[in-house]
Amino acid sequence: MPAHDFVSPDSIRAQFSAAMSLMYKQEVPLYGTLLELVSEINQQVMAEQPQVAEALRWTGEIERLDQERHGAIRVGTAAELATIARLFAVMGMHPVGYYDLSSAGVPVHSTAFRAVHEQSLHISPFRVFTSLLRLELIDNPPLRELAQGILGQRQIFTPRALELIAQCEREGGLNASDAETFVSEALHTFRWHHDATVTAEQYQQLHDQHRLIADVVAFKGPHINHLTPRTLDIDAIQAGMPAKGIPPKAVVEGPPTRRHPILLRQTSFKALQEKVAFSDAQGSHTARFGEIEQRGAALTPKGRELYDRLLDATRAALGGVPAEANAERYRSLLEQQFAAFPDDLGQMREQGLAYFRYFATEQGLAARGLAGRPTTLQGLIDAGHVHFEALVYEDFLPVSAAGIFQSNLGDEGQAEYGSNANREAFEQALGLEVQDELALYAQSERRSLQACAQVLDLGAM
Ligand code: OOG
Ligand code: NI
Repeated sequence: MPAHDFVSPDSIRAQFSAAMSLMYKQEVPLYGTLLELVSEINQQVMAEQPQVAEALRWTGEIERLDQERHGAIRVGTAAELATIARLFAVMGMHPVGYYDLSSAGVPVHSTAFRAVHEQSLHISPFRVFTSLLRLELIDNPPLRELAQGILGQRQIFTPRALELIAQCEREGGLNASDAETFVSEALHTFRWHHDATVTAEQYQQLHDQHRLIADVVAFKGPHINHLTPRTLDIDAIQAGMPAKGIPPKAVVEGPPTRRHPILLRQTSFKALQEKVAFSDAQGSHTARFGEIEQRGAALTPKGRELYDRLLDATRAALGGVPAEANAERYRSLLEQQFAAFPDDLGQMREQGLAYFRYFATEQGLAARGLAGRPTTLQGLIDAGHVHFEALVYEDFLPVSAAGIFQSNLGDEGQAEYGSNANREAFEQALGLEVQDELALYAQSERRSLQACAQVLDLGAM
């Protein structure tokens, strides 16, 4: 098969993301309602705030917005994680970042599989937050053994999906018809299975240890537990959810409302109760939920440090976990603290708080070859020869992720695992190193500067 017959991994990912959305709409009808709400609000924001639409046009995000979503799965073993990594690689998705959630009482560690180059992200920004269960943190040897035994017997991939992954690795790609088969075979891994693999009593034992353990161990596969569209105004979504019959979690995770959003703000609604058939009885299980997010600027290490500091200070001032009863106070403390984070792109750039993308303007192009034109980046910006926009954050936030996990796992039986970050163990299970998201943003920023320098006939900027 000549290489030019291969479908690009970006296109396979776009197909897979669309197929996943369709499947989830059928499985969780409320997700469809949420998509409608998000689309209404996004239209409204673009109509009422032309500067937001303008910024999205510069970066090209306007073209990806309607298809933009992330999902989340939880796998049970190192072997499952390693094969998931190979499956995602077929679609050009690579592990980026390491998230330790054990310190927040969730016995998992995680990465995000996503495209890494801005051109690929433009075609499909689909990401999957993927968590590996850490049975080693569970201080209950018989239960640990039970869980290991059950997980060791399941196969979460179809035989055809495994063949196509191997074929893609061997030959360097998939043709259109194989890619189509791959998408439908891969989808099976993420489906909801009504039949559990355990007895009602085993389920109860796993559940009593931690609801998450039951969710990972008791089923045939790592069902997708949410699919999250991207909104341009999460406050409007949070306010609009109840009228659509969707009760949101108490607080929006992440930074406060800003003119220029940073990182990631997220809200979610409670898990569905779903009927399941245990091997010996009927029962129910809650795991799947809905989530919405608003994305903003990717922060540099300096910006991220400021973000973490202000968020910690907010939580310390609150003196507890944000919940229904203190939601309003949390919101106002968050706003007070974040007054220290400049809400102006120029200042954020000058202070080195965020990553940016640079674009040569018409004016800049027209000035090529003119004597005395500016040649420094700041000079070009001041003269209107170069325009900049913030680079969008493509990743996740550990404190937010913990809040999302918790709001959906219920507050009962919050476990304590201490802090057990172990990136090496995670990478060993994965069979790969996770990429550093900060390096990816820096590369993307650098490429945009180089492109500017080239079209403006300048040396390095
Ligand atoms: C993942 C929760 C984290 C996010 O958006 O931060 C997450 C899970 O519940 O499996 O999806
Ligand atoms: Ni999520």
